[in-house]
Amino acid sequence: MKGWNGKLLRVDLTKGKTKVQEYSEDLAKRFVGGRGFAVKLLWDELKPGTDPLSPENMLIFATGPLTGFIIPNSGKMVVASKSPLTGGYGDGNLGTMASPNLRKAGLDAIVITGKAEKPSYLLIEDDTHEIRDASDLWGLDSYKSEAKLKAEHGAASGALLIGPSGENLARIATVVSQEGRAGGRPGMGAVMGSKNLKAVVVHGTKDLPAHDPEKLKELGRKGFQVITGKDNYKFWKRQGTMATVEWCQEANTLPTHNFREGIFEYASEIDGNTMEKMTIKQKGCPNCNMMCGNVITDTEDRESELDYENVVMLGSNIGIGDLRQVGTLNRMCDELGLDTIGAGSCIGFAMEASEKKLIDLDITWGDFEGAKKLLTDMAYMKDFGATLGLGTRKAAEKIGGGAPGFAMHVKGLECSAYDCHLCPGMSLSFGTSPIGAHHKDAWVISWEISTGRREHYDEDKADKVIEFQRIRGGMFESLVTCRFPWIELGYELDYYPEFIEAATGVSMGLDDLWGLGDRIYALIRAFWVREYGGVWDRTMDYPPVRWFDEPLTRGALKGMHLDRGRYDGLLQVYYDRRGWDDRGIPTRATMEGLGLGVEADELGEYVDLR
Ligand code: PTT
Ligand code: SF4
Repeated sequence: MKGWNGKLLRVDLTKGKTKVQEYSEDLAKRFVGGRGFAVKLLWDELKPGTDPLSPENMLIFATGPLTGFIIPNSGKMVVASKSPLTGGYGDGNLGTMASPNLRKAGLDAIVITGKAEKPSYLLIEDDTHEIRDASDLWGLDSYKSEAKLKAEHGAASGALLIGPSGENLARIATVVSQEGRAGGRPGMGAVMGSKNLKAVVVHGTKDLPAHDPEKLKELGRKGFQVITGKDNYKFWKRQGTMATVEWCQEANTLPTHNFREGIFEYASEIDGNTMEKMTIKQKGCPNCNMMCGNVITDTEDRESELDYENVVMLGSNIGIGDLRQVGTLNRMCDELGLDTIGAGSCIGFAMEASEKKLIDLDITWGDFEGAKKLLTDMAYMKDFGATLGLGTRKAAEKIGGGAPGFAMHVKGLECSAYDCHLCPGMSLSFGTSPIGAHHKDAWVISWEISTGRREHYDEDKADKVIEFQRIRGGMFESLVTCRFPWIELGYELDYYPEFIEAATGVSMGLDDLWGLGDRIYALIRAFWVREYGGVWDRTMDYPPVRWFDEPLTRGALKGMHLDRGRYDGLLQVYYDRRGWDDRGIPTRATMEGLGLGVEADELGEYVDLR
C-alpha cells in the first residue's frame, strides 16, 4: 500500500508492551483512516458495555492517507475512544506536530489499552517505541509538561498531552498540543488520565511513501497557491474563526447567559475587530498557510490563542465582555486540559443554578474570579467542581429540581457556540451529530440563515445536514485534513480525489467519499445503540429542551423558539433519507447496503433490527 503506511502501533500499558501491527487493505479502503479507523476498531475490539475509564477502554490516535504530506492543511489527527462524558462514541480532531511525525515514523495510528502502574508517557522515535516514567510530569500543566518533553526529545518532535483535568478524570478533559491546539471534547483527556498516560511524544524521520510523489508535490504546491488566491484569504488571515462573533450577534445566535439569549450587549468587546487590535502573533497547525490561531496577551500578561468557540463559551455565554479576561480563561483551559466549550457551558450552567438558588454557590454572570475558581475546581475535581466536572448532564441529574431544563447538551456533550432558538437545521445538526452536540460535522447555520430560517422546517434542511455530515464528518475526518480551506475559503472539494489518487494510487471519487461517510455514520450509530444496551429512542436526537420551551426575551427574535412537533417531523425526514428506522437506528437493509452486514448481525444481539 502507498499513501497508507499500513501499520498501527498497539500499546498495552498494563503489560508495558508495544507491538507494530499491519492492518488489512480492506480496512484502508473501506474505512480510509481517522474516524473511520477509530469506529471500526472500537466496534470490533471493545467489549460492549466497557466502562470508559477502565483499563479495557481503547484510546485511539489516528491519521489518514493524506495526513503529513505537503499538501494543504494536512497536520491533523483524530483522537477517539468510548466517551466517559456521553457513554457513546467520542472523538475530536487536533492539529499537531505529532501528526506528520507519526506518519514519518511509519505509522498511521496508535491504539492504547490497559493502565500503566505509574504515570507514564509513550515515546515513539521511528522504530523505537518505549513506555517511559512520567512521575516528574504528573501534576504539571500541559504547557510545562510539553516544554520539558520537547527539551528532552527535540523541538521537531510532536507531543499530545493531558493537564491536571485529565489526570483527575474530569469528564470534560481534552487532549492538548502546542499550547493552543486541543481535541477530544467528549472526555478523551480523562480516558488518557485513567490509563496513567501523561503524554505521547512522536518523532519520525522516514520518508512518507506516496504512489506518485511528483504529482502529489505538484498538486500540493498548486493547492497552497489556490488558497492564498481566494477572495477571503486576507480577511481570514486577520480574523480566522473570530469573525463569527460579529456574524452571530447580527443573526441573534450568539449564546448568551447559558443559551438563554442570542445577543450580548458587550459582543463588540470580544469580537474579531477588537481582537485584531490586540493580536501579537499567529499560530497554527503544521502544513498550513491559513494560520487561524490569533494570539493576544491576557490579564496575566500571558499568551492566549483565540478561536470563536472558546471566546463565546467563555465570554458571552457566561456574561464576560472583556477579551483579555476571556483570554485568561481560555489559556487556563489549555493549561489545565479542559475543553473550552464544555467548561464554558458548565460555568454558565452553574451561574444559572446559583441564580435560581438550586446550589450553594455564589457566582453571578460575568464573575471573572468565580469563573477562574470553577475552572480550577473542575480540573482538580474538588468542591463544586467535582460535580460540575462530570459535565452538565450528570451535574444536572445530581442537582435535580429544574436543573436538567437548562443543561445545554445533547447525549451528554455540551453544545458548541450557536444559539438555536430559531435554527431548526442547526438543531438537527446538534441532535444527530455522532458525538453529541458538536458543530464539527454539520455547520449548516450559515446556510440556514442565508436561506431564510423563519417558519422553515423544510426537507432541504435534513438534506443539507446529511450533505455536510458526509463531507465534514465522513471525508475530512477520515482523510484526515483540516476542513477550513473548503468551508472558509471555498477551496474546491474536487481537489481531494486528486490528492487521494496521487497519494495512494486508489481512485476514490466524491461519491465514494459520501458512501464512506454514510458507512461511518451507520456504524457510529450502531456503536451508541450497542453501548446503551439497545435502549434507544428518537428523543436522544432532540436538542436541549430550553430551545423548545423558553422563548428568547430580547432582540429582533424576541418570542421565538423551536417547535417540537415540526422538529420531530424534520428528524423523521432525516431518518428516512439515511435509511434509519423511526427510533433512529439504521435498518438491516441500510447496513447491508453499506457493507455492514456482519455488524448488523452483531447489533441485532442488542436491539430488534428492523
Ligand atoms: C473542537 C473544539 C473547537 S472547534 C474549539 S475552537 W473551533 C475549541 N478549541 C479548544 C481549545 O483551543 N482549547 C481547549 N482547551 N478546548 C477547546 N475546545 C474546543 O474544541 C481547531 C480548528 C477549529 S477551531 C475548528 S472549528 C476546525 N475543526 C476541525 C475538525 O473538527 N475537523 C477537521 N478535519 N478540521 C478542523 N479544522 C478546524 O480546526 P474537537 P485544533 Mg480541535 C485551543 O478538537 O474535540 O474536535 O473540538 O483542533 O488543532 O485546536 O484546531 O472555532
Ligand atoms: Fe490548523 Fe487553522 Fe490551519 Fe486548519 S486553518 S490547519 S485549524 S491553523
